[in-house]
Amino acid sequence: MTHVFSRLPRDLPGADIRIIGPRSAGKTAFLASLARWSNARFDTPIQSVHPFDENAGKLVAIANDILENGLAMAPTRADEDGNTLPRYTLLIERKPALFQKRNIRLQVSFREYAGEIIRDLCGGSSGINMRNYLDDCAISSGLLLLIDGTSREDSLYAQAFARLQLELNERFVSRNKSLKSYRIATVFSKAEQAQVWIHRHDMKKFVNLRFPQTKETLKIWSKTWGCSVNYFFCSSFGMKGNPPSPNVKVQARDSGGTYGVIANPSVWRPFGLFAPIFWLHTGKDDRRLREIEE
Ligand SMILES: Nc1nc2c(ncn2[C@@H]2O[C@H](COP(=O)(O)OP(=O)(O)O)[C@@H](O)[C@H]2O)c(=O)[nH]1
Ligand SMILES: [Mg+2]
Repeated sequence: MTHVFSRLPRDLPGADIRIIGPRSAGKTAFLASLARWSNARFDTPIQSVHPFDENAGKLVAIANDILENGLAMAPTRADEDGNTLPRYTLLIERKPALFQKRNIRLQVSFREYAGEIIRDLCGGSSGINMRNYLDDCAISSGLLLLIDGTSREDSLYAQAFARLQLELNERFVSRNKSLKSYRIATVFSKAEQAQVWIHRHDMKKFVNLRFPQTKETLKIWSKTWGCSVNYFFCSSFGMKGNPPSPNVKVQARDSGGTYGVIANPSVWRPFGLFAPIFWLHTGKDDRRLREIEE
């Protein structure tokens, strides 16, 4: 019996993450692909992903019905007041790291904010209740900023995140929450697109070229708080074939980024989704979770 028990996964304390990014950054696709986690490689460090609540079950349904049928996703409703936004909870189990015997299990909840918040942080007024969003954000355990890697709106994001820092600062200080221990994962989505893919091994160069102002804002943020900021690439749709090409039927492009649907659902294999989540939770940058298959 001891033998059996010793193999039970070790539970990490729960995580509660907020995903913030402009409209169409791929936030819903990120969550749906995570929940669906299709065609995993046999040697992936991840053991399993299970929906933990009803909302997460809906994500799987979104993934199945919408992505696999090649339909585009409906935008996240913008009229939400921020209090009633759904929380999606997943149970993620990962295989033992080197020299460890047991799997590790993480129960992680997410809330995805309407993309309108980015413009509102820059002085817009889309009608969302930004105060509610920000109050909710201030109780999260970590922040995942999701940016379409193909977008060209660096200065907008820089401005929005600078304001976000000020707003959260106020709330954290009044709650006596530690600023130092906070982590911000900045994730560039749609990294299967050529203009991001060519930089996949050189994040620094990519950020300096495409998002210098955002980088500067986040540098100031991390200095001011003494907190950690880290950068990641991901793709909810991934690559297909050999030689690999983006598994995406692109429908439109503009300065906001790339819009499209999955090209071949049967070989759908996202990449880069787990690395920011585990980093946000543990502060450890796991190279294996960052690996991009070519
Ligand atoms: N190329 C590409 N397109 C994506 C990816 N993820 C989402 N999209 C597309 O980006 C658009 C917006 O996605 P969605 O998840 O609704 O964005 P949200 O508004 O941030 O929730 C849709 O056209 C998606 O099909 C991805 O990994 N690669
Ligand atoms: Mg959405």
